[in-house]
Amino acid sequence: MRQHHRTPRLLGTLLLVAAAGISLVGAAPHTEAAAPPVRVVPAPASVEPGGSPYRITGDTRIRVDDSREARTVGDYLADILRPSTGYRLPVTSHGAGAIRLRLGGKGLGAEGYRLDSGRSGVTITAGRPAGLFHGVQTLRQLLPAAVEKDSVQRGPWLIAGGTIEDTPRYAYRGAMLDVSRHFFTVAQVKHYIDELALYKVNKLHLHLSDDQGWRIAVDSWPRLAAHGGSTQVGGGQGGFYTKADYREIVRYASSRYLEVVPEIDMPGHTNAALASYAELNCDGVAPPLYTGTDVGFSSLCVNKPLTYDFVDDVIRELAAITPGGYLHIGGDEAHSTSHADYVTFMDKVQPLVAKYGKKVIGWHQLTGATPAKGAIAQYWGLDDTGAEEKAQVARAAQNGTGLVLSPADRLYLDMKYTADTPLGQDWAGLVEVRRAYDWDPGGYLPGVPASAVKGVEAPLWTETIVTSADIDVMAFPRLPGAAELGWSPASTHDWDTYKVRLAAQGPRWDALGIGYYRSPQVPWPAR
Ligand code: TNX
Repeated sequence: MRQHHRTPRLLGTLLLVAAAGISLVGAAPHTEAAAPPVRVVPAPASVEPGGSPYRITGDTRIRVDDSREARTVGDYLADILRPSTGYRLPVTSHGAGAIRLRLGGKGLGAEGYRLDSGRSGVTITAGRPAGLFHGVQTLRQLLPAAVEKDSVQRGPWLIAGGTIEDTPRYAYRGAMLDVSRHFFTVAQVKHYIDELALYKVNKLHLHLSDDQGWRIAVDSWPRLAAHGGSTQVGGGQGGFYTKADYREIVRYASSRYLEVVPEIDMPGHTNAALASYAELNCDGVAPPLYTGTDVGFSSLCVNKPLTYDFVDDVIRELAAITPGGYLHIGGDEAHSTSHADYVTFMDKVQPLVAKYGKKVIGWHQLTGATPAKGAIAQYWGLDDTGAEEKAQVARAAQNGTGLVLSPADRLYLDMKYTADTPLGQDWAGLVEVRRAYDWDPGGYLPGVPASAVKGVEAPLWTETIVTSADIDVMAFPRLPGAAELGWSPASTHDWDTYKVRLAAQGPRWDALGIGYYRSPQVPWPAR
């Protein structure tokens, strides 16, 4: 097969053709209906349209390999297709089936897949179950938007003929939800997970603690959640996850092939903890709970031994309920911690993460201390962050620290799109859809070796975000752009074709009930 990512011009042409909705398949004389266009986000690494489309009918069966994981992905696909098609779509591991999910195939890595579509059926092949799952997301987008509705629609349910071969550019493709500034229930987090899965995002970073709220139960320090979780920005009742709640989030995320990356932000952003235990404060006096939106005023007491007993307990308990490989320790905006204390704190805390079997992630200020071996720094600066600060990050990257890129004036989903955006903040600037998409993670920071970039993440801070509808309108349509930066080869990067593929998502979000910002930069089809 031709590797289109090595021939960018050809791929660009194919995507342009596909993006414009002009079907190469439609020219075949024996096709029964005009073939539908291929408009997939994130752009697949390779798309080769050709041959007749497959049509899902009342007789279609979903044939899966005889493994629990393949069966589960098959059931997930059937659950998506049944309500709108009205078909039975039995999932079977025996006999024939026109939609096939196969484990096998070489060179597809941990998350890649191959999708072959023609008159007689559609086959998704992957080396691992995650690849089958990502292939199913692509399959959804090859069907008409109405497939996403929850009542029976007319069809026809055509899938363009051809072959897609697809593997991700980066292993870390994240989204962060700040559940501290405003609390979000398990159901709300699951809802967001389902949205992230549509775009092949594979990390859910949960910002579990901050000045305004501590959101995870810790048995050895029960007041953290009971008291520290009892309010939020604006003074509402807040909330926290019991360990069972957190396990349920982890389980659900993993059913969508996302790994949860929990964050306990330290040594700053800790007022909720300091308010819960007087003894954690240098002066032994607990401050009141905080419901405003200032940053940088709190700090754990770096020179108290008890501080590290506390951190050890929290990390131990959190690591025990986190199957993923990472634990995020924050480290941003420690404005009321001296630099020397910050370095001391990070020197003492990073080994605790390793002690409980996890790798450290920290906001990029961690590169001002000594990042542990194997640590990842999450860059949240701006395009015009000073050269010194960028150079510090680059030096760490040259010395082996991995980077996840979350430039605030590109990927912060809480930034307003325009001055008129009702929600969000603008301290990093206004971030319209093109700005969020149109940059290259591989070449973003000068002096950073390409191999140091592990991926990208789109954080959503929630000072102004209260409901799931609020999440949706800030995440859509920027989140899919972040997801594409993480997944698609750089050779596919092109705003003019991207915006057409993105526009095709609008009717899908309408069908799914996702309210989004109808940016004038994107040629949305009329409603
Ligand atoms: C900066 S980004 C913060 C957060 C705020 C956010 C609001 C970062 C690591 N720290 O504490 O919520 O700005 O946009």
